[in-house]
Amino acid sequence: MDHLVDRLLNRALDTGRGLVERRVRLGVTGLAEAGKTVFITALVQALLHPAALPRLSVVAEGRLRTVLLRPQPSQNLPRFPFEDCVARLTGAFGTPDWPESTRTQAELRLSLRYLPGGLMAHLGERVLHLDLFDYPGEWLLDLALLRHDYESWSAATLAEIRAAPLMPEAKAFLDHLHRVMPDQEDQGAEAQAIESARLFTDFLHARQKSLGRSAPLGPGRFLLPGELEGSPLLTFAPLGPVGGGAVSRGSLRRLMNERFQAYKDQVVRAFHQKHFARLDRQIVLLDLAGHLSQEEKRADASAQALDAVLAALRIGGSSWLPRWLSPRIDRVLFAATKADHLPSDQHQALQEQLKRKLDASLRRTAYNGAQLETMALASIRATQEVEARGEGRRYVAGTPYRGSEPLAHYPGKIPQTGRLNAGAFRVERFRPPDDLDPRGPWPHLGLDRALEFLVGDWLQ
Ligand SMILES: Nc1nc2c(ncn2[C@@H]2O[C@H](COP(=O)(O)OP(=O)(O)OP(=O)(O)O)[C@@H](O)[C@H]2O)c(=O)[nH]1
Ligand SMILES: [Mg+2]
Repeated sequence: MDHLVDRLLNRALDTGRGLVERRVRLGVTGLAEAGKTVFITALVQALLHPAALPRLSVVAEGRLRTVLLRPQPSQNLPRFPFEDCVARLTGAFGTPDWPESTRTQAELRLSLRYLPGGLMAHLGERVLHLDLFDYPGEWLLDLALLRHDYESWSAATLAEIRAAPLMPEAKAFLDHLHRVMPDQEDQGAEAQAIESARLFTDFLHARQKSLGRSAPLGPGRFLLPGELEGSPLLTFAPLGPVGGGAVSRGSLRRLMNERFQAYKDQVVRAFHQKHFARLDRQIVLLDLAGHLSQEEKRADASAQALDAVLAALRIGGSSWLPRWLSPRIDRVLFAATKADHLPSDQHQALQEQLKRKLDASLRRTAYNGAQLETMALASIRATQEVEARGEGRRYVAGTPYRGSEPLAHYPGKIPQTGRLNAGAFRVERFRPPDDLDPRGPWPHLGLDRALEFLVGDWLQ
């Protein structure tokens, strides 16, 4: 019977007859390892097996009829590898494992057939196409470049390099800057630009290695080039201030200046015009628990990511954003992922921490516009909770990623207010559960609440 319904829906969608169709484009982003791929996989699996979404009103009210994966709408974007991710997670290739890290954007379309709620029910069933668009948060951070010209970007970037603890790659790059004569006519400007960019990129990689993959560093494509690997668009680097004399036409500075402008136009503006400005809703994933457990080591990656997202959302009114870039996003969910790394009595504190960071970011960026919400969630719940007798402490238990014996771990306590004591908090990475059914619902924390905020109103 189900097959028949699916076939009929497929046919109706193919011919476009007889059903009211609408589409909503949901952006999923976050810095490296924030949990984007696991989130999308779990979300799609949950919608295909909605029994595990009791707090999504279209499910709770029994109005969701069929959910289907459909051919994606864009011909020029990679498809999100949903089936591969499910296969890995459910152990089709051996021991269940998390999906591989991804380096680029991807898209997937799910079509939901549902009955509208309340008075609209008599209008009959409708279809909502939910287009999921997964992209690296690093590309969003690049929007800040639009505020800069080449000279101001160079000055800011060099100041950052000099302020960071000196590493050999930084020294190699700064030494190289001392050797070049950037303002003079130079036949070898192109080769010098390539060499400068190489040393600058080496530095960015080394810094990322020391801070962790989720450190917000840029320009984003220098670290995650995607299809731009080896492109001339990535052959620029910062230079010191202009010397006393005039800058020649054939100089390294002119060349780098042009490349910087081209990066802004052809990479940053193009990405936002083609993708960001077309989103209706956005979820920003943050591995806040992971960041908190390493706060001593790295810059506050979550805070920088929040600022960048709010800057990206700043609608038309801001003077440095051209009007065509105005996003139409009207709801943004900031979600602290991997909440199953903490016992449930700490989820509230995790969300409070996120909310405090968002409030601080709102003050810094003076943003107001889209409706913003914070939440703590686990796309896939990989741990159980245990309480030590007599201790009153709750632990999370699971199989650690680098081990085979189950373990109960106490991560430390996240305070509701105030700062975390250094070294007082550490999360453990666990394996995915070993009994995920490829054809059934998976355990999660809060996916239904997240979906309700993100698309619940579209399913009314
Ligand atoms: N316990 C638990 N771990 C998770 C969950 N989501 C993600 N993880 C862990 O976080 C890691 C990164 O998750 P991904 O979904 O690959 O993150 P991503 O943002 O797609 O990362 P990149 O593609 O590398 O940028 C996984 O390998 C898991 O170890 C979750 O819901 N629960
Ligand atoms: Mg990924």
